[in-house]
Amino acid sequence: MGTFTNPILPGFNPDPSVIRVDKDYFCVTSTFEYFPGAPIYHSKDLIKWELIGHALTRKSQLDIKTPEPGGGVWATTIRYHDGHYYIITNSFDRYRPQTDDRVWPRGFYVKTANIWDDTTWSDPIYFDQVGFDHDLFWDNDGLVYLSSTYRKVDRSPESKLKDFGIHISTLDIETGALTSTPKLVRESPSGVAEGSHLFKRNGYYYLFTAEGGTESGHCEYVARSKDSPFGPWEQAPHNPLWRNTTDDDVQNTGHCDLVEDTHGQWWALCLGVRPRKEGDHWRTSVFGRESLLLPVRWEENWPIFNEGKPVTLQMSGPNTYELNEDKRWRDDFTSDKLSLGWYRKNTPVRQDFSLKARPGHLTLHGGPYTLSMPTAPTLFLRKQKHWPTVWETQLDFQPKIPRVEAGTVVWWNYTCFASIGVRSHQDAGQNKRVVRFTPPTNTGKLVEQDVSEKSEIKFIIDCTATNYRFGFQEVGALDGGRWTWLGDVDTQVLTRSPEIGQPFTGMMLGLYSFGELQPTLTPAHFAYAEFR
Ligand code: 6LW
Repeated sequence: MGTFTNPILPGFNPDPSVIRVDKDYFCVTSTFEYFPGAPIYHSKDLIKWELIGHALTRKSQLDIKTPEPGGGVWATTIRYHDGHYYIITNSFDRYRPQTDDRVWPRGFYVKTANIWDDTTWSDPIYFDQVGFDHDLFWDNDGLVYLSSTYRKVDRSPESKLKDFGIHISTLDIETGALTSTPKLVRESPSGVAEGSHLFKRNGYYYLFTAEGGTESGHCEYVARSKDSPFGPWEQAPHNPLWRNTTDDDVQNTGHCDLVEDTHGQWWALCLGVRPRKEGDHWRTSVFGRESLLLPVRWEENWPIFNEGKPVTLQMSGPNTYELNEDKRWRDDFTSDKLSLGWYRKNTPVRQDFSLKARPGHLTLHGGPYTLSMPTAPTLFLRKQKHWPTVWETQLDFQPKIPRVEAGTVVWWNYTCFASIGVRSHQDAGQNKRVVRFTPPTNTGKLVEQDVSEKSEIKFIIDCTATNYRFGFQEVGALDGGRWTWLGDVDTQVLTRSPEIGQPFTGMMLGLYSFGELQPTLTPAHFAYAEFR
């Protein structure tokens, strides 16, 4: 027995799906409106995970245009069969009116024989089952089952709209064609059954479902069947399998996937949030939904999750250990390829950056879309995984016209972010540079301070458990590297729900350049970015 610390995938990483192939574990999480989609993490022991690539790296696989916050790629499932890895998902453009059958996205899967090489993932194979949270299951007889979540559309006057339920069909894995009509196999008393995964073990089929919605009612159920994935299903007597409450350090847990380790021990990965207690209320977690690990054992052919106890930040389990990882991270932009872990909002539509324009720099050519527009901005984001942390970058930006800007941002979504950047004003025919702090919309005033005409600017964002503070300094200034602080924002203000869309993602920090309905024309050169 050892102890380990949750989350094992800190930062915005919901809906974990996991497999083991020989001695290697692979996990995929949801990316929503960000690109590339479907990050793949690798581990040898389920504790230490490393991002090795993404399944959705091309426009032909994923074309996210103007999504609402929380749109784009929802829960992915990863599976391995006969030498191939499969990742199945869907991408939402507009998902609000769930009563409307026209908004359902088209599901698809991609496959590869070489999970280590991003470029080998196939183009999408689309299938004809609506919904989200898709899962693939290969039965021993070769039949492939597809399970998905959706709600029936019933426009009859007497209809009370049916709940989100799990629907299962069979499909031809080569073409994506369905070979049976989807059958509803699970409706939850809570109104929502989703995030299904099918397994077979010891002569039983198991259907795992996330129920109660992804917030405080979230929990995990299991049912089993001797006959077939179409049922009949018998619900476990000990459902829900465990429950975290609004008194726990970890909350909203559920949406599991299971894996058997190399020692024969079973584990589940689930999502959860870690809000912060202040007096008698909880401060929303900046990290959004993260991935956690919990042990599973079998008793009379039923899975027992963590002995039925809540998932915690400190856990114990066989062959586990405390990971002492360096939490610092830095990119000097010295490689000719963008390093892993940078995300764009939406699928980028044109080449608006370069790592070669000025060697050792990320150069952005800002387009005419500001950060508050649903279209793809020139914006490069990293997930915030820890606090306290300090984010720092250094920028060389010499704008020649007003209404263009480059800088750094704390990003929740396009309706909620705060930034600090360089702009220029025309003052009596003179080009005057300023640093501007922009608080989230409708929460405070812009703050500006003059800077000299040519200097490079260092920006810093001090991230604590309760607040983000925005500062800068001019490189080479005579004050010897003193930070000037222009503003700060409470984490509660930055984690507010988007006015449209869903609060499914987590905080990111980023580099940007934009013009207000006009391109910047001058490049923004970033020398480095770091968390420390
Ligand atoms: C996920 C679904 C859910 O696909 O949240 O509320 C979605 N339910 O299970 C996004 O993670």
